[in-house]
Amino acid sequence: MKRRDFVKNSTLGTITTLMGIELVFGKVIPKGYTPLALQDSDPFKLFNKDKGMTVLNDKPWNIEATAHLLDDKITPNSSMFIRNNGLLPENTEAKTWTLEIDGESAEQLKKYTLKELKSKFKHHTYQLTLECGGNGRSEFNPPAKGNQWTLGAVSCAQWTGIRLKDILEDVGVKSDAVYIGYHATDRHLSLNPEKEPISRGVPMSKAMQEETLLAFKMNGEDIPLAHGYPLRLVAGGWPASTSGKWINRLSIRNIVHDGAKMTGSSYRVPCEPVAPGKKISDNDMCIIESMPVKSLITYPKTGAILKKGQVLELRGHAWAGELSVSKMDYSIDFGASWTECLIEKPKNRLAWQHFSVKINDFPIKGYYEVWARATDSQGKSQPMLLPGWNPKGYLNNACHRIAVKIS
Ligand SMILES: Nc1nc2c(c(=O)[nH]1)N[C@H]1C(S)=C(S)[C@@H](COP(=O)(O)O)O[C@H]1N2
Ligand SMILES: [Mo]
Repeated sequence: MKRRDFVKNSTLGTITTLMGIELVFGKVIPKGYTPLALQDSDPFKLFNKDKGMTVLNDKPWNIEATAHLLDDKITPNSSMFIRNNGLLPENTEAKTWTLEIDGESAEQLKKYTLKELKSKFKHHTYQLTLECGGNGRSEFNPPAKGNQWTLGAVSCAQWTGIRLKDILEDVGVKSDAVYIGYHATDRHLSLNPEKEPISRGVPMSKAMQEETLLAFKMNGEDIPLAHGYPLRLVAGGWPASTSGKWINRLSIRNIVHDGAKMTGSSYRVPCEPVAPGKKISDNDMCIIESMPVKSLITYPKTGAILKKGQVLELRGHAWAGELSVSKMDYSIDFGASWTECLIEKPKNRLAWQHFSVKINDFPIKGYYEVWARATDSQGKSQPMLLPGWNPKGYLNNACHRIAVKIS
């Protein structure tokens, strides 16, 4: 859908959210008229994104950051990737928003208004790493279909909300509960209201973690429209597809949730390693849970030029799904030898960690590459070039590399 059509089909509430300012006299705007502030806009303006972001698709919107745009310790909206499977919801009015809880394993059916959720349950704030399962897909060979994410489908923002477990306890969970499935108000590309663009979830053990939130704030403000306003699930450290945006219903399931993109080969990888290009039956594909260890050099930009003798101050972030990062190394000789970097402790569990190092051992003038490699708390390190191939191109956690010229 063209941005203009989106605006045309939006309610006043959504337009107000997009503009970030109250539309005075909005109620009397002629039907179908697009306010000037939103005319001739572009995705960067529409979503308040940095012009340096890359638009991979506009129907649905899929926009990624570059490595150096992710330099902040806490990712601002301006450089947070957008991954949509469908069209933005038509109505995101917070005042009338409700959350329904149902499912075979719910003790009762319950419906909360957003206001009730905010007043009834304690608020918690965590920094949570969200990485799309397909981040890095563009490097796989044979290539996988889907958005060709490079490096920038990852973020770590500060999320505020209520614990999913607090709501589940309030509703009552039967002992046979297995999974929580989310339902949201975004629209299927076909515009068929019977179809959901995505309806995934997490097993009970993840749902009951302290850091698993139903969030209504991101970085201290209302969640931006594209990121799930007014209510989203945030399950840090897991493929970000489990963090449903625009949530209006949660189902407590007595089976592994079977919503859209839970079944078949979606967000699944071969249970056992396979040769590149091999055909795999759905039965041999397993749901991705905790994301693998990974890191990103956010400074300097690839292509940096330094004078001989000048110190290179390298920095970035590292994360490891449910685990933490215990060691960070860099190499200037294509992985032949590695030197340790400083790695900070995470702000809280499931937050990415910051690394830094001063490099001054480039022996002579010339072309170098600086490679970064994180090791998780169980001793597993990132692969140097590519991890095992999988048909959908998920989980590429290869070492990030930047080019450096010493002149
Ligand atoms: N309702 C809904 N939730 C969703 C999606 C979606 O399309 N619809 N995309 C998922 C996927 S695949 C990812 S990677 C993350 C992206 O979150 P972001 O756009 O806030 O960065 O949202 C997830 N939650
Ligand atoms: Mo994703």
